[in-house]
Amino acid sequence: MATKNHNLSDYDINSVPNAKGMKIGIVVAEWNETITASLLNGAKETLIKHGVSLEDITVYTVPGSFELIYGAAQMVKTGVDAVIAIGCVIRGDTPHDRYICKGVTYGLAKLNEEQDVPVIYGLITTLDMQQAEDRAGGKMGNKGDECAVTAIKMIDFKRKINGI
Ligand code: RBF
Repeated sequence: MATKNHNLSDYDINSVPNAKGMKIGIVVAEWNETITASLLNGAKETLIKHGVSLEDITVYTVPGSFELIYGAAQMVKTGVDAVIAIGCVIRGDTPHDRYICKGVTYGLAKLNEEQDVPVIYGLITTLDMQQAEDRAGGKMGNKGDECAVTAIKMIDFKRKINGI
């Protein structure tokens, strides 16, 4: 993937619809908490920058990234317009991280296919902590910003498809 120089916080501000009145659910994993907290902050700040009210952002935590699937599945039932799932899986000494990443990716993809609320993939999967820091407000930007913009665009997409 051509991500070498892609800054996750770079986007065309004019391409983002006004997000006033949009209700967003965010599910955040506690594993690698310093990273997921930065991703959460990025997402919230960007949502607010585009017009989402703080009261319209609901945040729940789950223990690890694997639990994001269940957390997001529950969150979609609460009446939010989109769900952002935030987690950070860092490569370890065993293949465990790969099973978690595959499971979460498959689980979130399945949720997107099977129900009506867009679920945004806010999982960063890195080889080490430095790469995670680089993508959580460091030199590669903040994946949380990218997720916020994606959530707004997908809500707008759904509204357009449904003629709203
Ligand atoms: N959860 C994460 O969100 N990120 C990780 O990097 C991560 N690494 C794990 C490594 C091991 C060896 C284990 C056992 C769990 C890890 N988890 C991680 C937690 C996982 O997502 C889930 O919460 C637990 O496996 C449930 O018991």
